[in-house]
Amino acid sequence: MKKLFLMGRSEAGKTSLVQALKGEELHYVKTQYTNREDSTIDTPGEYAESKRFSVGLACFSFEADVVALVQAADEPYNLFSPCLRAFILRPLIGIITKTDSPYANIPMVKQWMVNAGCERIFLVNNVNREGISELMEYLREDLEPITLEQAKNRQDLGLNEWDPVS
Ligand SMILES: Nc1nc2c(ncn2[C@@H]2O[C@H](COP(=O)(O)OP(=O)(O)OP(=O)(O)O)[C@@H](O)[C@H]2O)c(=O)[nH]1
Ligand SMILES: [Mg+2]
Repeated sequence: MKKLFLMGRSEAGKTSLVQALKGEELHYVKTQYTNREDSTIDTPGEYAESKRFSVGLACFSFEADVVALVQAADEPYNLFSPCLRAFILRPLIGIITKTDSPYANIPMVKQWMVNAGCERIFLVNNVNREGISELMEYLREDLEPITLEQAKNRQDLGLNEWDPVS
C-alpha cells in the first residue's frame, strides 16, 4: 500500500477522503495538526494557505510514497502554482473531491492540476464513494523498492527514482 500525503485548501475534503478510504461514515473533524496514520498523512488546509507553514508540507511529504493535491470540484480559487511538482521528490497526483457539487467545474480544476504537474488525476465523491475504488486500486500497488545504486543510475539518466528505466 502506498503511503498517501494529502495537501489542499481547508474544506477541500482531505479528512473526508481519509474517512472514505477507510470505509468510515463521514464525520466532520477540523484538522488542527498533521495526522499521520498507517497509510495516510492528512494536513490542515491552513498549511497550504500560508507561505510560512507551507514549508512544513514539503518536509512531511518526504515521509510519503505519493503526494496528492486535493482540490474540490467547486474550488473558488487555485492555491497551487504551475510546475509545483519541482519541489516534491515524490510522484504527484491530483484528487478532485465534491464531484457532486452543483457548482463543480471539473475541467478548470483538472487544468490547474495538469499545470501543477500531476501525473494522474482522480475524481471522487466522498459522500457516495464514487471514484474511491479507482484511487484504492492505484494505492494498493506498492512502489518497487530500489537500491541506492539503482537510484543513482536513474539520477544519472535524469530520471526520477520512481520512473521506469526503458
Ligand atoms: N458534497 C460533498 N461534500 C464533501 C465531500 N468531501 C467533503 N465534503 C464536505 O466538505 C466539508 C469539509 O470537509 P473536510 O474533509 O473536513 O475538509 P478538509 O480538507 O479536511 O479541511 P481542513 O481539515 O480544514 O483542512 C465537510 O462538511 C464534508 O462533509 C464530497 O465529496 N462531496
Ligand atoms: Mg481536515
